[in-house]
Amino acid sequence: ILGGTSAMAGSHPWMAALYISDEFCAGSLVSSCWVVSAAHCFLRNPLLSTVRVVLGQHVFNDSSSNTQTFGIEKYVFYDQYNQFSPTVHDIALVKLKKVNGHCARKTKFIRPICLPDESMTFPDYTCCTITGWGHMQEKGDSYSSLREGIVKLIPYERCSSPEVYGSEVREGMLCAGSNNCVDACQGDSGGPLSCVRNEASFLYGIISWGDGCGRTGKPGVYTKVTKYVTWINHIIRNKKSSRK
Ligand code: 4AZ
Repeated sequence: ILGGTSAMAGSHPWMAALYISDEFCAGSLVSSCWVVSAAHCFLRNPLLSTVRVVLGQHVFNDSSSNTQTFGIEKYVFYDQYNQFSPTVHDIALVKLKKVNGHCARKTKFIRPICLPDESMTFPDYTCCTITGWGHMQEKGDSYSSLREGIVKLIPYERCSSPEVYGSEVREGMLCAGSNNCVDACQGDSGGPLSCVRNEASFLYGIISWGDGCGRTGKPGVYTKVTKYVTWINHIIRNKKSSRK
């Protein structure tokens, strides 16, 4: 995260750290066994055995008495995800492998974020929060302890105008940025853009892509979760269709 500030330990208890082979991404815990992240983090089809998910983490690559670590059972791409257009439908679901019969245990430091329903909208210019362990500058080279920053939702028409991203921005994406340089950057991918309603945080976007980090006129682009929430609920609940 560029700009922004250091998060307080436990203030974003749904944050998941995903160590994927040699890569790093973030994700959001949405139920005890499921994390939502970005599909492009799994672009190279990593072996399941090379993926570790750490919940309750504050400092990058650090486990503590507050962390819970999991291997994964599977990851699921959206059906229409095409690895040749990795920014489109950039969402993946990651199923944690149970340890002694259960996945995440709720603590002061670990709990899921609310999923929106498909009709939920936040108005343009709403202030929402991004969090992550990613680079603090576009040319950064190290990960940080957890940071947070506030960005405003940007009108779709503006983000998809030729001066910003033109047709690279599609229906299932949303843009958010700030005048004072708060933005996501490398290593923040897959993590949440969360917006608050009725004192609850909702997973409204997934950190996906952008032209550099914090560049003037080039906001961050996020997967629009409401567009995928029917699919998420279908996979997570795994009811009807696959049960005999
Ligand atoms: C990345 O490389 C990345 N400024 C994520 C978000 C943004 C840029 C790069 C948005 O993971």
